[in-house]
Amino acid sequence: MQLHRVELVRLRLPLVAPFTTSFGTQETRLALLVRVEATAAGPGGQPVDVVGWGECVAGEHPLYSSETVAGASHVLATYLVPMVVAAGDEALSADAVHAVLRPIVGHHMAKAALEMALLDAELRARDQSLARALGATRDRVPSGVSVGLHDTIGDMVDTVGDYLDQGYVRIKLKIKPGHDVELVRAVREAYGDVPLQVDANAAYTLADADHLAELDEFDLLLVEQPLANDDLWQHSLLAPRLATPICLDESIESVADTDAALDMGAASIINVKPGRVGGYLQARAIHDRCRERGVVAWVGGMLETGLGRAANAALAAMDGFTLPGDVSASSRFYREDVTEPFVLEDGHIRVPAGPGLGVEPLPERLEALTVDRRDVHPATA
Ligand code: OSB
Ligand code: MG
Repeated sequence: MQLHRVELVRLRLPLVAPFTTSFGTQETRLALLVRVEATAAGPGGQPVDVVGWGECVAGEHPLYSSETVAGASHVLATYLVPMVVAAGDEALSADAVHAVLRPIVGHHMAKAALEMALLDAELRARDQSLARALGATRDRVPSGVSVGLHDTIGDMVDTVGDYLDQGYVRIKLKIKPGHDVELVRAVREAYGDVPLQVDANAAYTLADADHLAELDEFDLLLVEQPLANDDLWQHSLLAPRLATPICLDESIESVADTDAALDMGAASIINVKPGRVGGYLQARAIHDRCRERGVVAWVGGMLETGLGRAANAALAAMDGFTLPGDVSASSRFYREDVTEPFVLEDGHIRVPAGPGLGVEPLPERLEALTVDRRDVHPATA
């Protein structure tokens, strides 16, 4: 593939309602997109000019992980884009990106965004969908929804009711100390045995083990990331004290982390987010490892626009993702997405079948939502 131009585009999208987790409240999303212009091989090997899009899921602030939009922009412009350009036209394939970028430590979300843009470009030229390229087998995926913390338990119960009415097949409740057991009890009492799980975003410590065990009576699918990101060992001490399975999110950044967590008994279920693990191809590798080991896995979400949502739906359509993902309708977060919206159909999201991501920014939406655009290759001053 020949890379002619790489641009970073920042969008600001208002959320339909504030989204609160144990690490803070968000009212808008600052999204960083990577747009590439390239010439790649067509189905018969002939050169085809294409545009590819990637989405970086880093937060505006370093609260979920250390990455941020500003940091990712800097790393993309200064290191990642120049490195793939220097790798040369021959070596430049989406498959090669992970190895080319290995000298740069961390910055998985920045790497994932660049890989995603190149993958989109490559697959568009080849006229193949991302789902097909990943080896996905389903044409629609069951849709779960992540419900943020609310001011009162009653508000949270009402919001859950709205989502159930819309057809979501699995509910995830955000929890934090002081907003946990009674919240889950109220949702269970209101809606019976709906598939239910909780996510603490690292808000507890091992000293809370007995308290977390009070969640066992609610027959939850899992408790996600109860302890700190780097508390793998502490999770392994917590797991035998809970009947509820532990799922790790923040702690898992690679196949090696996945193996370590499973070997240690720190988790029995894995949340796979492509940004967190350095791209869709690494996400596929973790999927494959979980399947080999007979471990349940599912696809997480990071408030993606329609671009990342399209790619997450394709990933979630792989066989080994056996629990519903946080792949909800665009309307869960956005009144106006940058692409045609993903809609809930009988509790499912349709997997795009078109080439690449199968969706693209609507020009007028893109323009209306754009904060700024910057050329990073060829670089301008
Ligand atoms: O922990 O899964 C998480 C959003 C931002 C950061 C972390 C998380 C989340 C979510 C939202 O739970 C999932 C979604 O995009 O639907
Ligand atoms: Mg999580």
